[in-house]
Amino acid sequence: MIAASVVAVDLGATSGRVVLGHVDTNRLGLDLVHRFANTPVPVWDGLRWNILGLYGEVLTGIRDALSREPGARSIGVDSWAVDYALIRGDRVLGNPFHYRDTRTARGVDRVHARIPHSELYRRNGLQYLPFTTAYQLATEPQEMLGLADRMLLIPDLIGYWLTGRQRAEITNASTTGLLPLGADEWDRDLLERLGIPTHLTPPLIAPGETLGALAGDTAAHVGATGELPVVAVGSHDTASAVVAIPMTDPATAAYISCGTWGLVGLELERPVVTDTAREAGFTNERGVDGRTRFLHNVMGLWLLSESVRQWERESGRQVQLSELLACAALVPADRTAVFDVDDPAFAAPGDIPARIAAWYADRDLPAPASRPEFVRAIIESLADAFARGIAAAADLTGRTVATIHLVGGGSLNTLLCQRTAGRAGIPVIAGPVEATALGNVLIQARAIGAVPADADLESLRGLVAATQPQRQYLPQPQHARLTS
Ligand code: LRH
Repeated sequence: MIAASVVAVDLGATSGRVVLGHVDTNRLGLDLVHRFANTPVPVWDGLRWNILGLYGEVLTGIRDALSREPGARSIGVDSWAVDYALIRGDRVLGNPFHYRDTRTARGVDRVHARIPHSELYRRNGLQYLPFTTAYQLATEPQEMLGLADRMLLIPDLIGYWLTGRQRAEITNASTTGLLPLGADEWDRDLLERLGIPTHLTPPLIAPGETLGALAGDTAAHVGATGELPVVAVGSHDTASAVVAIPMTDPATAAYISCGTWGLVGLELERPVVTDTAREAGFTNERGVDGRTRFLHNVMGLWLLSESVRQWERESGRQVQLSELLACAALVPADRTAVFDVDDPAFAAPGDIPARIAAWYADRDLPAPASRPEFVRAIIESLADAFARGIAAAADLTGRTVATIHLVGGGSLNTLLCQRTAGRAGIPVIAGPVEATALGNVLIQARAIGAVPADADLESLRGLVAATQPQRQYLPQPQHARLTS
């Protein structure tokens, strides 16, 4: 049997990629076709995404993918969550804001003045994050909300530009805060109470459904020869990543989807919205096939990449993270006090090392004194936050965690994987690195019949486990030599 090929577009907050996935019941492979930076742009009124530039890169990637594999059967798009564009007719009303733009604080105050987070949590199950779409919408001037006839989340906007069809894919829609727990329709009452026109919310679409065919001119531009469907996948990147986590026993497995963010938690059949879960900062995001992602957002590799960017700005030279990590591995862990990676001081772009130093100084603690020491402090602090997140998830759900799956870019970071296993006292299985793209590919494959239409997530994950490289890290005492 010849494997079917599909095109997966995966937009992360720091880079995007277009890959070709090749899949049948026994095989699953990826070819990276096009990778590009995603660089936000500071404008006088805030930090914005260069959305048309990103779309141009998506088209280049699809064109390259189709020239390599003219028989590709479908396209799927996922991206980071929460951000959106307002649309009037077919026009985008300005470049979307970046969720790290500080204007969201105003929105939080406005929303909480009407509805406290405790009530929101009972309705939508979301941990408090200042950039949740509902808070962002609360910062929009009334004239903008009056002018717009639609709000499209980022992957839905890309899907609209590809097909001309406006829909809201449900996993990502759940990150807006405007979808009630367990219901497949928008929370009209909440929208009205927040003064958000209900017509802004598009009809929902579920992963596996077809959004539409690539529109004529676009199809010609990318060199598509026949009709090419755009299939809805778990368009929230974390939803796609969790599809491809090779959990063989979900009842005892936890995961960390580690890219820009470290998303730390469990997959559940049903949401948990107790006061203790809310106070511990646990979210209930909608997963593919109706599963719940019960997780906490930890700051993630953002701290490392933003520190590297700062050091490059300071020195005017490229900084090799791999070299810094090798030196950081030699810094004794017991010389490094951990800092609170979730401190809001680290959320906005800028001089992260200076902010870390200030964090220690404010508490009369010795700050790291060299770049390797900063890197080691970040790794130890992330590993500590990951371990605490897993322990809290287990506590809140009464589960026993026997394995931690760490997927995404962080799975290549040996030091981080080793220290997470060490601090959690639980084995870490690292990989696949491209879990998000794989999850995107798998849901397309199921939709087009390359794997059985009734394949559940467990069998899709079985295919990942059987085909993708993984590496195990056993807990070791702090002073033990780190494996390379
Ligand atoms: C990861 C992610 C995460 C959200 C954040 C905005 O890329 O989608 O799940 O909380 O970005």
